[in-house]
Amino acid sequence: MEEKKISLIFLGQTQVGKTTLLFRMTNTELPTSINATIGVDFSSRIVSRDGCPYKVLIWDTAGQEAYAKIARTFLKKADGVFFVYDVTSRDSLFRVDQWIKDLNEAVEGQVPSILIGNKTDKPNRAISKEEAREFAREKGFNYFECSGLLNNGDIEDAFNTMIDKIYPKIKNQNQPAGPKPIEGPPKKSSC
Ligand SMILES: Nc1nc2c(ncn2[C@@H]2O[C@H](COP(=O)(O)OP(=O)(O)OP(=O)(O)O)[C@@H](O)[C@H]2O)c(=O)[nH]1
Ligand SMILES: [Mg+2]
Repeated sequence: MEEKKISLIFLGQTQVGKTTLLFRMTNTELPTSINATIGVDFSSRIVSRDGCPYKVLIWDTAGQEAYAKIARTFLKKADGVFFVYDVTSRDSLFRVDQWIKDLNEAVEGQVPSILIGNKTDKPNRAISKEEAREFAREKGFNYFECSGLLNNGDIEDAFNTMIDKIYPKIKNQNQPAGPKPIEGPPKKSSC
């Protein structure tokens, strides 16, 4: 049986570390050097909830502005969005604000969203944890911080929180329509 799918997307300014975080979230070995993403890329990972497997597709968009239009077309398909900024760059948080406006224009209602502050290993922070938390709280997002480079911080927490936020919506999707047939005891596995 094919697993149900969950689509997540990374959005954020170029160089903030989206591809690095994608490698970490999907337990893929990090290459010695990472090129700027061209267009859009993806990787996947299987999670399970209530004994059922779900295939999580994580779309990695290119932060370079030339590709912003492509990234925008992926917004509508996302079940959840990771907005990434670099804690040493106020500009990159400002770019997140712009992406949020794009998302609100593209989609009705709230899409489960998480703000991730990356590069916490760097000494020259421009945005404090408190400010970022407040920014996220105002938007109704959760906030997590990490270093994709060192693979530490809240990377796995951000992923799990996202799945938990999406799961209630997704678990009853794609079920066969109509009344349930009356038959013997319920089957144990009804994924
Ligand atoms: N110091 C530090 N550097 C990082 C961290 N995460 C990523 N980098 C570096 O930042 C650079 C950009 O990382 P990418 O993951 O390619 O950034 P991106 O957001 O995918 O960039 P685009 O594909 O252009 O949108 C690379 O040189 C990474 O090694 C981090 O947590 N700390
Ligand atoms: Mg990239």
